[in-house]
Amino acid sequence: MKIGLVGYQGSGKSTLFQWLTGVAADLALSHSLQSATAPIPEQRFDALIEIYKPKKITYASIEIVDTPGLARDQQGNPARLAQLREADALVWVVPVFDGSDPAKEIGAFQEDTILADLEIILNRIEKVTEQNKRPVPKSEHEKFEFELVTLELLREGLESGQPLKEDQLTPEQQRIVRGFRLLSGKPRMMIINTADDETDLKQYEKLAMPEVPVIAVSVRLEAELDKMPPEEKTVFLNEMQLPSTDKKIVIKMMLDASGQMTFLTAGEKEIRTWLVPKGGTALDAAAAIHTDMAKGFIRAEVTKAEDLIRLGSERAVKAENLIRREPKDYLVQDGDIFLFHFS
Ligand SMILES: Nc1nc2c(ncn2[C@@H]2O[C@H](COP(=O)(O)OP(=O)(O)OP(=O)(O)O)[C@@H](O)[C@H]2O)c(=O)[nH]1
Ligand SMILES: [Mg+2]
Repeated sequence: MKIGLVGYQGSGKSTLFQWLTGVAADLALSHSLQSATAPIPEQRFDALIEIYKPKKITYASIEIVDTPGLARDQQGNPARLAQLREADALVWVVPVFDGSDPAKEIGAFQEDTILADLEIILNRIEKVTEQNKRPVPKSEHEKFEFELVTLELLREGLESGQPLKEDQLTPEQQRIVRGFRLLSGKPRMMIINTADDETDLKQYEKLAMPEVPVIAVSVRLEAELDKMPPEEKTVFLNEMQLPSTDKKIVIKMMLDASGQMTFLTAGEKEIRTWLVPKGGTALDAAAAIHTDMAKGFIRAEVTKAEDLIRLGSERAVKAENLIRREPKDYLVQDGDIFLFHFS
């Protein structure tokens, strides 16, 4: 799961990257992408460690990618944004400090994303039109025609400033569109980066569009606070009367915005979280662990972490008949601990 940090120059992306991953962005690489991982917090681990005393604990993680800042004059931005095609989701960093103009920046970003996508679509239209002129079998022509119709729809959407949503396309069209990895089609969230001495963070969250998940954070302050011992941090925040944001909340929001969720496996050898798409099935969960588990899937045994923690042992959970057998198409729920039977 790759999550790209995007925004204009100096918006605080590299500071955010450092806060979330603990890795300082290398200035020498500031013109290219840099990535590091952040573990996804799992509050149930403490209780599960008590129960299993596992040899190993492994967190599922997200990969966070720091990217070069976009230019405020918008020159060259489509090429910079093209580097983010591989990202599964975008975290858009908008500054509200040092006289920034967030409303203008939000509008400019929409434009830049649309231009970057339009460039891809127009190039593809040109290429397919060219191919379609060649003498090829009728079935090939039909394929090209179908793609061109889809491309024109996308172009109209982008040119009108209203990029098409997936559900406005047929499944076959969606398949074509996915191949382009358009920026306007990626899941998005916004982090509003406030000044170090800002006391009312929430007021800025109104800046985001209604469909974009948003959180306001004083990123530089948090990155600095992170270097302090916890007691010192508490004293400092009290003295300065400043709010602070838990990093865990931000990472969870990023995971959620990216359309993924976690499930658990637990035993004496290891307790571990894994990623699966929201709405994923037991079969998807098995595949996340190993393709063989999915191929030879027989059934899943599912325990709710909450039941296990409340009752204190697997034996007690079994005695209460709370371990369920589930088939391939069972939908993964938050807090599910899986054990797979496979051949
Ligand atoms: N006041 C204030 N300054 C910040 C904050 N976050 C970052 N800065 C400052 O803004 C400047 C740019 O921060 P970076 O994190 O390097 O920004 P960036 O988005 O990575 O910049 P580019 O990579 O050049 O696009 C630095 O001087 C930071 O100290 C913040 O929350 N408040
Ligand atoms: Mg940077």
